[in-house]
Amino acid sequence: MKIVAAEVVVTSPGRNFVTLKITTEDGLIGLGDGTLNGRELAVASYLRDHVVPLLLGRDAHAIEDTWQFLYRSAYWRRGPVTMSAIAAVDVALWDLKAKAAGMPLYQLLGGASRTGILAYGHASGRDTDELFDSIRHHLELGFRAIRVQTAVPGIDAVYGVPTRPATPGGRHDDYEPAQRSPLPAEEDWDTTAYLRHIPTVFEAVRSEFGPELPLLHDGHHRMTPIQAARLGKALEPYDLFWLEDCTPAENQEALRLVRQHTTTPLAIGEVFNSVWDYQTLIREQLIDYVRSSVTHTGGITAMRKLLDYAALYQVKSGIHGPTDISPVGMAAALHLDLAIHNFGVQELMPHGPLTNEVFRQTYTFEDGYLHPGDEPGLGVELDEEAAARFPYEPAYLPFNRLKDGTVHDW
Ligand code: CS2
Ligand code: MG
Repeated sequence: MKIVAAEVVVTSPGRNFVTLKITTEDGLIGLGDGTLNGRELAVASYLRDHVVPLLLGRDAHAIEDTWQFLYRSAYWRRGPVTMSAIAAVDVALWDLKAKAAGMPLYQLLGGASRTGILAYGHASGRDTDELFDSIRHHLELGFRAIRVQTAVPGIDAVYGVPTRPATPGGRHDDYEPAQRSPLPAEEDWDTTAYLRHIPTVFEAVRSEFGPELPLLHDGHHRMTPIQAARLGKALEPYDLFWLEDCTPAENQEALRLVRQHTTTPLAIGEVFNSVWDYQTLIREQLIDYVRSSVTHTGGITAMRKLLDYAALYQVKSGIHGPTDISPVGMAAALHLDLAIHNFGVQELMPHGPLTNEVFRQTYTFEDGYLHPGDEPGLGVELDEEAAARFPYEPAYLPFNRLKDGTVHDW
């Protein structure tokens, strides 16, 4: 199944996406997601200028060999740009192999290990009323697990809480982190105000919605290890499903201190790009959920190995699924979610109508559960005419400064 063409499609229906389209001599098309929020063109160039020439003429069936070739022959390994580019190729090849086999990808990955994929949705509010309204709205949509993010008194803009709806006329909780602008927006941050406020929010949510609803929270990399330990402990009475990215984990050992002080389950890894970023975290049982995305961690081939390693330590998946993972990357995650044994939960931040015009997907969300569908391959098609209507627009994620002007993790 010789590769005869490989094209990089950059489009911006509501937000920027990078998609690799591989075509074989039999006319089969495989799609892969290479979207890296705020650095999209870096991956597009890595693919277009360095990888595409290497793919032409290769056997599309040789997925492992192609993965190893792209990873080792580059000499320069790992990192978000490289691993997103490799992921785009890898997922497109798995899409092709499953289409050639005439089966949905999850069947090729070992078949379904469950009937549906538990998803969590994003509730947010600038105050308790808005937050409760957002939680009720997500329960009405069918979500059975809810992530809770709120504004913090004394801080102007906080991750996960829109200062205004992402789409004009949208709901107050309609959030898109990347903003179309020539420069990144500056936001403010104060960890002590946050640490004082968040436990009171979960107290209010539990008393309003009861003890059973699975609740998640994203610390978004902003605390020191001891601050993360303090928050984890303060949240124990509210029995969270997980506390995510409680501290930047470049120094994996930092989580030892957090683990010493709290039993609140910990999820980490959406900014990680390889199993090596997790080695100590998993081996020492310092986390409970792997948050990587297929798109930023070298594709299905690499993610399966990472999750197999995690399974040895009873660490489960919690695959990253925000809007900056395209429907192609989302579909890849869902096929993996359905097949693996150590599944935990899947993030679902629904894409907007413009995105769904360009990417026609067959995955479904019903009664709280996702399913990748049973079309051959990934089950996603790219409408290139529609894509051409939405040219790339510069966009950046915000950054943080503390009161004294120090740059801080966003
Ligand atoms: C977040 C993301 O969904 C999450 O858990 O951490 O929304 C994250 O901010 C974006 O993916 C950044 O591009
Ligand atoms: Mg996160």
